[in-house]
Amino acid sequence: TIRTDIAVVGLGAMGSATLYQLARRGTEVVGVDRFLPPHDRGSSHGETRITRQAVGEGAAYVPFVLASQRIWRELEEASGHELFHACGGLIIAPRDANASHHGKTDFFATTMATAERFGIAHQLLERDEVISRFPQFAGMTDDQSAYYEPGAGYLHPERCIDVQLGQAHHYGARILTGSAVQAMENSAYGVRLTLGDSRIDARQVAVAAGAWCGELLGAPFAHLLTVRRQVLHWFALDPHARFPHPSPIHIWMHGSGDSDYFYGFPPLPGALDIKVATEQYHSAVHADALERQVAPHESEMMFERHLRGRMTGVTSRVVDAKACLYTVTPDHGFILDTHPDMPGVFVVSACSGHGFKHSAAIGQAVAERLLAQPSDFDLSPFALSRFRV
Ligand code: PYC
Repeated sequence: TIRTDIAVVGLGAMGSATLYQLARRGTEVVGVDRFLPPHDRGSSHGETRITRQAVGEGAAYVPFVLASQRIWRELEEASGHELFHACGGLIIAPRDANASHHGKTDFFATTMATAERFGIAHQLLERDEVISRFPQFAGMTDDQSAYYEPGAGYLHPERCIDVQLGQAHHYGARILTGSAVQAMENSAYGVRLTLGDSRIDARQVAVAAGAWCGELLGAPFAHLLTVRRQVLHWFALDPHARFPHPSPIHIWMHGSGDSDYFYGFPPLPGALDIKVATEQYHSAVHADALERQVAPHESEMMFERHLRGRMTGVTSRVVDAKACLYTVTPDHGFILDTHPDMPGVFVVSACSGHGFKHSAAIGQAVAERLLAQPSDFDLSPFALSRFRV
């Protein structure tokens, strides 16, 4: 049996950040993951994640993304690795629609309002301006507008995790990989975790187990959280493609239907392809039963429904495709709260598919909460009680 002040279960985006922030504060902490992070079994793989400052999901998230961008820069200094590439971001949406894609109600209008409220640098661009700056978006139509944010860009998720785990280890955290937590219960010490034939007794536990949260946390999480398979696609560029440097990440809402939406990244330095994806919320999976193989027709459909006629310079030749998982709450917001039946357990996911950009600061906020330290972060918008469970 290992005894520790705090254990962190799950070492993806949220868990690695929490482990690092606890360890650098001198806390005795043990991190556990069922695989070998950074890995491709959960929600934090696939080369890139979007970061944007005027968060269209709502103002409550903005302090987290802004602080995260500062933390990534500190971690770049400490590690010598690029984590955050500020190539800018473009959001294209129908001008007059309150486009309401799953989890993105009034996304464009909220992005604009949030940028104004927080003084985030941005421009509103019409079609001709977009195309003259970024000809790859040639399929933008006259009835669409674009929000351009120079401080947006992409993160390298695997590297972010790796660097935070390396830093956590440097500050004395113990990291157990290939160890799945089978049971979690209140104990005289605080919380007992059972892993095969070993145990961890911790005063407190931060659970950042993503798609495995429902199973581990039990009621009410097991019925609140839904795990959704998502697919990331990499398509080859035309040899004559014109992607100016830097080119922005993009989010493109091209209709008013729930799935008339896709997002993507510019080619990574030296790469001759781009990564794009849409989102689906109609079929649920269990984390252990995920179909990891992506069928050719899935990429064909992605190209036909979203790319053809919209993005120039991108061919339908599939270079790669990967499945990944979202763990989604009923309102597509986060849950960052104490477990109602286990006072020593703090829940640090699910993040409903838009968490990575906030993860570095969520790690800080959770560390401050568990250590009862003063904090600038407000976790109340992410309380479990909003679901009346
Ligand atoms: O947060 O921008 C985002 C995002 C796009 C796709 C998934 N999350």
